[in-house]
Amino acid sequence: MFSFLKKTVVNLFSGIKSKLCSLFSKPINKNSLIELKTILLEADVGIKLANELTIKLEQWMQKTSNQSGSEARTFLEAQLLQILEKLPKSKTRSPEVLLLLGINGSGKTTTAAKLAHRFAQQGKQTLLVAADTFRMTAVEQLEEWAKTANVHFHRGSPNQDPASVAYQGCKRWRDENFDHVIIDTAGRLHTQANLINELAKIRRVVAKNVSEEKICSWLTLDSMLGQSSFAQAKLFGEALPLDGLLLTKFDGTGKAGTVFAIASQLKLPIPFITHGEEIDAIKQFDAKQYVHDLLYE
Ligand SMILES: Nc1nc2c(ncn2[C@@H]2O[C@H](COP(=O)(O)OP(=O)(O)O)[C@@H](O)[C@H]2O)c(=O)[nH]1
Ligand SMILES: [Mg+2]
Repeated sequence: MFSFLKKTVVNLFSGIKSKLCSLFSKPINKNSLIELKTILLEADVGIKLANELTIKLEQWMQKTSNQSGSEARTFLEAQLLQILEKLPKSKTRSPEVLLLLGINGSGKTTTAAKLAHRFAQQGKQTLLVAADTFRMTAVEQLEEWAKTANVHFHRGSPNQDPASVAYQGCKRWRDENFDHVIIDTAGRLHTQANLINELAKIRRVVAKNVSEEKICSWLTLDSMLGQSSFAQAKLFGEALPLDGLLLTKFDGTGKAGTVFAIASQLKLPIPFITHGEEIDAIKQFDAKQYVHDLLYE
């Protein structure tokens, strides 16, 4: 168990962690500041934040005349934590009715399965719903995952209105007493406007039959895309209220800094991050743990 956890942590941060550990293993000076900025930029923290953090560390060095690597690391830890602690808390990590949104390839379907599996392991009855009815392969992919996760599955007929499939899913959730229903949606339609309209309609139809506090819309963002995910979040956020971000593909990306950039710009909760293609490659996002794992062996 311990070795599995260790492996996960190493995978999450690959290059950046070893660079930071090496940087802080010795006394720091002006050159260390340049090195720190380079590491932060490589990790996709973004230019603004990389500058801010480096300047703060420089001011701290001047004010305290401190060159201790380990104390500099403690200072940086506090700064990074401060950024993440500005994130709002997720209203829940186990929504009863969950809409999963995101562009194609961002990891919606895989993450839907991971969450279903997670809920099932907690003894909760879960229904996976394929609302991407225009792509048969998308429906089949989710059905396969439902088998792997050993959870129930609902599909509509080909080309059925996705909002009506979502409605049926919610009806089954209520009538058959499921604890959770997870609705996998389309990531691309012929036009952006179509997609936005469709997602907004799904949310409206669901909200007609389910009270607001039971519904969550979570957006999957591919962490490998770094900064370009902001535009996606904005696009989806215009369609419907977003309740959280699921950051995917944290294994081997080296883009661990995206989380800080997102926290300082998007102000949305991050309930989970995912780190692999296996069904259990998902973990709760915990700010303190994340910063600690990033900076310490
Ligand atoms: N390495 C890695 N691959 C992932 C992760 N999540 C999803 N994928 C892969 O990303 C690709 C797209 O995922 P999919 O769930 O189909 O995305 P969707 O189009 O948004 O539904 C698939 O090949 C998945 O196996 C992850 O956390 N790590
Ligand atoms: Mg999909």
